[in-house]
Formats: sequence, C-alpha cells, structure tokens
Amino acid sequence: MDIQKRIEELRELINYHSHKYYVKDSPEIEDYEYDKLYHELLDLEEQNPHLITPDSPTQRVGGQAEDAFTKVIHEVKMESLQDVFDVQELFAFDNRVRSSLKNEPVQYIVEKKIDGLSVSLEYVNGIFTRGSTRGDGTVGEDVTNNLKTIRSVPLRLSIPKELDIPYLEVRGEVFMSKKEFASLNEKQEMLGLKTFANPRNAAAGSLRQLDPSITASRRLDIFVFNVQSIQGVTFSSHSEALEFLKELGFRISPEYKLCNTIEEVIEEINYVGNTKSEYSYETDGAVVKVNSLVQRETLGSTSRAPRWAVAYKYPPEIKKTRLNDIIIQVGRTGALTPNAVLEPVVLAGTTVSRATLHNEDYIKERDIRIGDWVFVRKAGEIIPEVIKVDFSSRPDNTKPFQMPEKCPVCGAPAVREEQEAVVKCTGIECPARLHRSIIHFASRDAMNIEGLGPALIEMLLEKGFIKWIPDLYILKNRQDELINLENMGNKSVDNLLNSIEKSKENDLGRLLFGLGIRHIGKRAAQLLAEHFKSMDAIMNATNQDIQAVEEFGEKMAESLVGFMAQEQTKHTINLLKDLGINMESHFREAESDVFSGLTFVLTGTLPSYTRSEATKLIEERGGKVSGSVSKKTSYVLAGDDAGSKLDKAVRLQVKIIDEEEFKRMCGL
Ligand code: 0OX
Repeated sequence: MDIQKRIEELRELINYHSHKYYVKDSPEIEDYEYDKLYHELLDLEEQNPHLITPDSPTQRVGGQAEDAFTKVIHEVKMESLQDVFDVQELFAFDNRVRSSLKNEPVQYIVEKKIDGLSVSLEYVNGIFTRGSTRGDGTVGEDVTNNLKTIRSVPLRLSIPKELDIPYLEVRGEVFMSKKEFASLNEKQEMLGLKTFANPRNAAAGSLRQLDPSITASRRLDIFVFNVQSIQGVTFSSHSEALEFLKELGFRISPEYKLCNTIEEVIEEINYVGNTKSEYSYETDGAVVKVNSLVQRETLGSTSRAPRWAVAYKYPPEIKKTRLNDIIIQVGRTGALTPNAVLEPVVLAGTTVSRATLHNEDYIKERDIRIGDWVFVRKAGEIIPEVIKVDFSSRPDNTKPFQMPEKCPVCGAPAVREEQEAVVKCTGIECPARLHRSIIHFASRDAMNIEGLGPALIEMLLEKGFIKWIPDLYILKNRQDELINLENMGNKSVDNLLNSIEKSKENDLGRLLFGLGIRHIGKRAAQLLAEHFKSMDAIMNATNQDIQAVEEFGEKMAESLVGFMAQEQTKHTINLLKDLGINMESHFREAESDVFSGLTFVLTGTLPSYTRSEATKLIEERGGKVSGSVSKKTSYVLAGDDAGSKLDKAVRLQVKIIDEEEFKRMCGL
C-alpha cells in the first residue's frame, strides 16, 4: 500500500478516536487498538521523516496542560514509555540494550503497568511541597491540594536520622481501584451524572478537580515508581531506590520482579498477564526496565522515551460464545438496554454470562441475532460487551431481535426519541425509574420540596416508605419511624414534612412539570395550566385541543395524550387528588402578565402575606422580585418595620406601595 496514503488514513483514524476518547469521553475502541494505530504511524513517520506534518497527531505530545491550574515546569522531564506488543519486539529491545552495553550482563526489573495518570511529588526537607500532573512531560499542572487528599501520599517522609534529604522528587501513578471505580459509576448513575469509561478516566477526572473535596471523596491511590531527582543520597540501581522509597513511607510499584535474562522477563510478563484480573487495580501492561542506573546513563533517551525501558501491552481478552437470548434491562433513567444472555465463558478472570448490546442500532448495524456465535470482551476490562458476530459459523435458525414497544418492568409504552439511540419507559410508576421520577417531582422547578434530595429518596425507597409518588404525602403518618432513620432527626423530619405539605398548594403548572412528561418542559407545563385551568380538563383534552394551545405542536400533544391515557398515570393523579394536592391553576388570564417588565423590592412585614407568598403573586403576574433598591426598581412594597430599603426608595424617588395598593394591583 502507498505509504503516504496509509499515513493519512492512520492520522484520520487516530484523530477520530482521540476525539472520542478525550472530548466525548466515550471511546469506541480499546486503548490497545488505539496504541497500535499510533505506533504504526510513529514507525512510518520515523522511516519517512519527510512525510511528517505539523498537524500529525504524533506532533501533539501527552495530555496538554489547561489553564485552570498553575503550570509546573518539570526540571527532570517526565518521559513516556515506548510500547511493544509482542515477544519479538521484546527480543529486539533486549538485543539493542545488550549491544549498546557491549554485552555486559544486564539485570531487568519488571513492574506492573498501572493504568492511571502519572504525577510528580516534590519534598523539601521531607515535607510534601508540590505535586503536579505529567502534562506533556515538560509542563504539567499544579494539583498539590488534590494530591494531599490521597491517603497514600505521605505529607511528611520518615527520613532515617543519619540522613539529610534537602530535596526529593518522585514519580508515581495515581489510580482508582476497580472496586472504587465501580461504586463511583454506580453513584454517578444514581445522581444522573455522566459515568466514566474506565478507571483511568475516572482517576484523571477526579484529580483534575478545582474543588479538592471532590477529589477527596473519590478515594484515589498512588504507586510510586521512580526517583526523578534526589539530594543527599545516591543509588546504584532502580530496585535499591524503590526499597529506599518504601522506607521513606511511599507505596511503591507492587511486587516488582528482578530478572537476569529476557526469557525470565517474558515468563514474568506472562505471569502478570495471567493473574492481572485478580489485582485490585487496573493493569494494562508490564514495564520492563534496566535495573542498573549506570547502564541507564549509557543507554540514554530518544526525544520521546528512555532507551532503557519498554512497556509491554497486553491484548484485550476476547472470547467466542453462543448468544442464547436477548433480554431487556431497564435502567434508572428508564432506558431499555438490550443485554445478551451468553453461554458462560471465562473472560479476564471471571465467568461472564451477560454482556451489553448497548442499543437497538448497535444490534442492527452488526446484524447480531439470537442463536449467533459472538465475540465478547470486557470494555476497559470491566463491563463485558458483545463486539461482533462470527458470520462464518452462523446457524440456520438465528432469530433477529426486535426492541419491545412496552417496558418489560411496568408495561408502559417505551419510546425512542428522534436523534437518540435509547428507548425509554414512560411509566410514572415504573419501579425501575421511580427514583429519578421522584427526584424530578421534588426538584426546585417542579414541586420544590426542600430537603428531599437523591440520597434521601434512595433511602425512602429502599426502606419501603415510598412505592410511588403519592406516598410522599402520607409520610407524615410515619413521622416516628422517619426520625429513627440514619442522618435524620426531629428537626430535619419536621422541615421535610412541612415542605411536603406546603407543596400541596403549588400551582397546577408545577405539578404538571413534576410528572416528568416527555416534551413537556417547565414553560409548556405552565402554558397548559394557564390554558386548561384544571388537571381534569387536561386529562380529557384531545390531541386537537392541545395543539390549539399557543406554542404546542404535534409531538408535545401526542406525548401528553399518550401519558394521560396510561392507567398508571390516572392512578397516580387520582391518589394525589385524594390526598389534597392542588389540581387547579391559580392563574387568571387577564392578570397573567400585568406586572411584566416591573421589578418589586419587598421590605418589612406585610399584614397578610409572607414574603414568599407576595413573591409568588408578583412572579405569577410576570413581575420580578429583587433584593435591593436601585433606580431601576418599579415599586417598593413596604410593610411594618421597613428599614433601610425604604429610606433608599425615598432617596431614589422610587414609588412606595402598601399591601392594600398591592392587592388592588394584583386584582385581588
Ligand atoms: C506505570 C509506570 C509508568 C519511568 C521513566 C519512563 C517511564 N504506569 O505503572 N511509568 C514507569 O516508568 C517511567 N513505570 C511504571 N511502573
């Protein structure tokens, strides 16, 4: 093949996948495959330097530092490693090393390659003074405060009495354990936040947080694997340096191995490859380093990497097995995910009998059918997925898959949004998505129930206090039990129950929005409430009636009618009605925007309205409420004991009104 053409093809592929990885945070291919593409390009460019262009992905080094953190210049460059992918390349590495060292005996050290992000830690007189990311190897970012939250980063070293170490810089890998990664993703999912593709992305995202308390909550860890620079002590070998670092209090590369021949190195690499699935941390390779520091000096470095080390990358494990069935799993967002039921296979250390098929399109594009022989792998070594079909062994009686039209959990219609790959359940009582439904129902723009956050909702669901939304309004009958819950007490239960009670009076618009109907946002819900005035009228409205409402189109009308027609919707609304939740709109058309463009400032105590009631009256009529008086203020609504705001209004000649006048303006 034409070299130039291949180079261009590789650049395009690499750019595409690196955008998916770094920008979209949703890699499409394994790191291993990406690395192979990258190295193929590097090799071709090395052999044909005249074909290197400044915009080639190889000219972009490392993860570049961004502006949010202070830059740190690495006095000793944080070099990267050259990757190798097979035994032949290891032999070639060994030959290069031996011939450069004129056939002196060489001892290698094999370390596990931890899949995290590289950092530098600096100590002045044994005190941790600065920590930074690798960045591009020369300039990184100061993440000292974030690194301080990692328990295994010693803040003070245990320097032996007889020694004096004025300065020490070490290098290590910050990572997240497989267990921590799984529980972080579970939490993110529960809170409706983005999940991380792999433990390395999670570690990098957690370390580069502007708020160190977020980093602290993520429970990162570190393995230290190199002395970058030291004053006061010298070493003759890397293993000696590692043991010294251990004495000082660092967690060092776990169970490294010293080898006297490349054959021993290969044996160790195979051993790590066979056991790595049991490690608590993600390992994507093994690092082979020359142990003698004098020999390292002789070998030196290229512009990119040291000549005395290579990283052996393990291929991801892929197995072929039978796809026995496809079942649907309903996630917390209500998303229906097709899952493969597999003939069990052992993959990266565990028996796998389920794997994700992602979505309807994924299955169609790959023509995956029930009964097929399929290839399965662990994406990022964590979640198994079906990659493709082995068409050469497709049996005669395979069955194409059809996405169900109803949610398998609650029976409500499952719909797919335009432009989206996921199909979602629309049932308001669906147990799978109830947590999310309640979070939305209680949220500020909906029923605005203060104190009812995701964690409490989770607990109330778990302990059986709620099985659908209306149960919130009978929580008051179980006050004593609530007080005994973890993290609850008299006061917080009181506040919560008051807040729930108060929400009963909300305008219909808030309730409608809180039901979480597809395509019916805050404004649409408000418009519906204003137009139809009551829940009954909305429930009885036809598609045509709804499209008659200003700004309403086919999609919104269809979604609303479909939602209202569901038995579970009717059940929930009837229960809410019986419990005394307001089903009417307080809006009166003629008054709905009488205050539009006006700004009010409230001061003092009004005879019959609380501050929030007065605010509501103003906002319902299209007005705004501000906290301070300025020339732009339209009215100051003053009650008893009005203070400095009233003085200021007088000074600025802003019109002052009392409650009587206010009521009249409101049409009350
Ligand atoms: C790791 C790891 C990374 C030292 C000089 C070039 C690379 N991720 O576990 N890098 C190194 O070595 C550096 N060792 C490791 N164990």
